[in-house]
Amino acid sequence: MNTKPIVENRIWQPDFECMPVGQLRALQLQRLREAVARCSRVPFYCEQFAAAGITSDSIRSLDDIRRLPFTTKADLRDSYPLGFLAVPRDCVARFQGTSGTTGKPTWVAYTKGDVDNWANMCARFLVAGGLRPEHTVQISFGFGLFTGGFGLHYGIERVGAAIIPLSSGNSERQLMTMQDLRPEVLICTPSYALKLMDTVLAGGVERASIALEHAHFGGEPWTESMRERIEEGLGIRCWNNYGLAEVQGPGVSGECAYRNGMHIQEDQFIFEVIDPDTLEPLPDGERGELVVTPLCREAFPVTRYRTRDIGVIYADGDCPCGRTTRRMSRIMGRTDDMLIIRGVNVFPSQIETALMRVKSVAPHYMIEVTRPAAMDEVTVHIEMHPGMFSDSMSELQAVKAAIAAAIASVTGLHMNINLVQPNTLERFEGKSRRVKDLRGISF
Ligand code: DLL
Repeated sequence: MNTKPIVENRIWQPDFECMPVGQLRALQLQRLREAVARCSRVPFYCEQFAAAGITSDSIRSLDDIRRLPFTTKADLRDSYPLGFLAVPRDCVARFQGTSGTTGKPTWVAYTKGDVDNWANMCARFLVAGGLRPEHTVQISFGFGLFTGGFGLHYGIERVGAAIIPLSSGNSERQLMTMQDLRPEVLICTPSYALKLMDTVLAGGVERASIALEHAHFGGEPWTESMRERIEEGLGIRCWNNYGLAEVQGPGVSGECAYRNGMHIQEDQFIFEVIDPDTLEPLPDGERGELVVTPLCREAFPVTRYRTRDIGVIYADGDCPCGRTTRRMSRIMGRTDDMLIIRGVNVFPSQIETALMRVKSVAPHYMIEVTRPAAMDEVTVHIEMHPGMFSDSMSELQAVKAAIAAAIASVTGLHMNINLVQPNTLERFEGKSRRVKDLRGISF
């Protein structure tokens, strides 16, 4: 455990973040009961609660959380678009979204109170990682359905720092803005920071001309060695934060000044770790699938959301920062086949959905993910139908363009397309392995 802070140790909401553990558990129990009451307005839970005799009064201890049903992405999809909405439509203040497993997004909704709460959750990890009101922050996350842009925006605003809502992409503009407005803090995915760093190191930009001191990274897996590379390369401090749209977005957990793992915002979320095969709970210190129950969400409550993210909740005692909340590891993998490409969640099934829209394409494909420079690249190798493989370059180009457009319309990402002759891709007898992830980052 690190015993020295890397930046000054500050705490945004000490009443909650440093609450004595007994009091924190009592608050969680009270909030869990309230969450159950809100969930009972959602048809998916209503029936299951009735069958299992679950009411908010029947939740007597935190262990009773195990009586509540798990919720999966498939459950949300089956209630598309807004079957989990627990408030009247006119109480919704915001919709955000994340990738669904097919062509449609998973929608999530927030009341005004949810948005307000979310801002504090983001303010907590930002302040823990050195954000001060006098800073200027460049947000290089997309502002749109992705929760990263708006979530961080409101958190920074809450702290009182200045925001440059630049959004993602266009590295030249990113670096120019860093030079001209001299933000001290950068918010983006770690892979995008690597890309920007490579330009700086290649001499494209004088390091002295930018004022960066800190960066807050999330939205995709990264490693300690990536942290070292970026910290050394740019001479900054980098912090990790975690979240997912289905339970809020960013602000679910984040690192403090001591960097002993990510503190879970336990007054707002109950975390469990389960064995993904047996669904049995695992003790702190054991690696398994993270399951999250948000306690305060009004518009879109869920119970025991199966994140599919693999991690560990540490069992090594209190962090010297003074927070009493448990801490979690980096995300170490996933239990499903979701890929995160340049911060965007992509399911192979989405690519398949897109391919099936294009005639002349056979149902045989292989998705190859690489990171040639700092950024992820995806190449989709696709077999053509027998007889459709044309010698005409322009015809092939047109098919490729149609496939790339179909994939972009479903995933929002540009992917390279490689058309191959019929019967040349590997066939599988058991489970197909259609993804080759050659990035060597996390899992
Ligand atoms: O990525 C929320 C977020 C935005 C978190 C910005 C942090 C910063 P989704 O689009 O729903 O939400 O994707 C959630 O991204 O289940 C993880 O697999 C992955 N993920 C998020 N943060 C981290 C992280 C946002 N720090 C999915 N490390 C999650 C590793 C992360 N994976």
